[in-house]
Amino acid sequence: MNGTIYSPGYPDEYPNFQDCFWLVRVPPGNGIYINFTVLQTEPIYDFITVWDGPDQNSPQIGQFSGNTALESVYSTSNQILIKFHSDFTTSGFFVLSYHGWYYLSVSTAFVPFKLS
Ligand SMILES: [Ca+2]
Repeated sequence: MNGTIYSPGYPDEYPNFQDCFWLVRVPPGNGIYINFTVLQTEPIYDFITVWDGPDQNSPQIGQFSGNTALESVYSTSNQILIKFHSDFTTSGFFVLSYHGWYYLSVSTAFVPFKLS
């Protein structure tokens, strides 16, 4: 239920012209919490987008760029799609970790219980 996603080529800087996707799935009934432990991309032009569901038609729950550390986001779906885009010049790197959270379907609260 835990994992880490590294920018392409990490710990070297990521290449230009990237469009990378990661689909994170946890068992139904769980949401997903992600947070960046390292976020150092070219501001605005290189960014990470997160959708609360399996594809880009799902609600977008976050877009991250630049060098703001300790950003985090929760999903209510048990799947999230993560996309990383980089443009033609200037790179950087990022590391994000995710874990599944037991989601109480009768309320909007996440139980602060780490499943693994
Ligand atoms: Ca760039």
